Amino acid sequence: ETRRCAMYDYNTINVDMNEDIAIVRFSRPKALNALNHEMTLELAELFDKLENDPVVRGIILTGEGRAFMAGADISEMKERDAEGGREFARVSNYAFSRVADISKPTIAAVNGFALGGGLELSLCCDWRIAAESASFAAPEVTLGIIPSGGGTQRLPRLIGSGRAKELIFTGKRIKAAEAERIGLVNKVVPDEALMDEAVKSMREALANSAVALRYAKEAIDTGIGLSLADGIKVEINSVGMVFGSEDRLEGVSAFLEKRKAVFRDK
Ligand code: CO8
Repeated sequence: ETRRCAMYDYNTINVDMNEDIAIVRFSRPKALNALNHEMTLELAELFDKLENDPVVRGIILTGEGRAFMAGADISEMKERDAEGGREFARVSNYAFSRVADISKPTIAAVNGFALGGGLELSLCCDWRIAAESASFAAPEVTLGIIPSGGGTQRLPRLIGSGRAKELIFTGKRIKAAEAERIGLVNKVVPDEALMDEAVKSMREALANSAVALRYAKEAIDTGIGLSLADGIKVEINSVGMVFGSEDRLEGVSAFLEKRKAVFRDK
């Protein structure tokens, strides 16, 4: 069962709770959830709070209406000069990094347009599940700008530089099936099945030790920017940390005693 969470009261974002999963819904449907300055600040604050909310163990991001997010709000772009543009990218990246760096698992449930900043925000999630009718693009060059929410860095890391350059240089829109083919999304499901599938996928992860999930995420995200040798060192240290956890003792004991593990997140 999913309930609106009154604790998180924002103008541009709604939060529902499905037990221990927070469902973050972008909510400026008349503007196809375009990310304006207010939403950027609310997003950063929300993710700081979600990081520290002990009830929340996993987070699903989605959009209300026809879009996941149709990019940054273009109406706020006209008056910016070079300094203004730099400030825009700095604040955008600050907010997006709060999403990317949260220690809990995140899934983007892409329900419609994921364009520009919307595509970039989906890249800040651990993985992406798309509705059949979802579409993706990095149309910034058509506006004379370039991705400003980490897209020039995260997209090539995820799908390779050739595919990322094709999307970023052409600005073309691709459908969910094509996004799945090039590894941009993990799975495509019928529109009406999207949230159930995202919750199911998250629950599969959350059945496991939260400590293990946290260290696995940190090792992957830290290591991806390092050489393989340095990444392996990160992994070795992370393994040391999880071996010190109560969850590891419980998980290993439960297997040896042929019972189901009860993890306590310690
Ligand atoms: N900004 C502001 N308003 C928007 C945006 C947007 N990005 N996208 C849609 N809207 C508004 C429209 O202006 C329209 O408003 P109104 O009803 O008042 O005229 C309303 O949403 C509905 O849109 P349409 O009538 O255009 O609906 P269509 O179904 O005809 O078209 C599209 C849907 C194809 C999604 C179309 O709206 C479109 O092309 N939108 C712009 C998409 C785009 O170029 N996005 C990229 C923006 S640049 C960007 O994201 C830079 C990266 C920044 C990253 C950092 C994070 C901040």
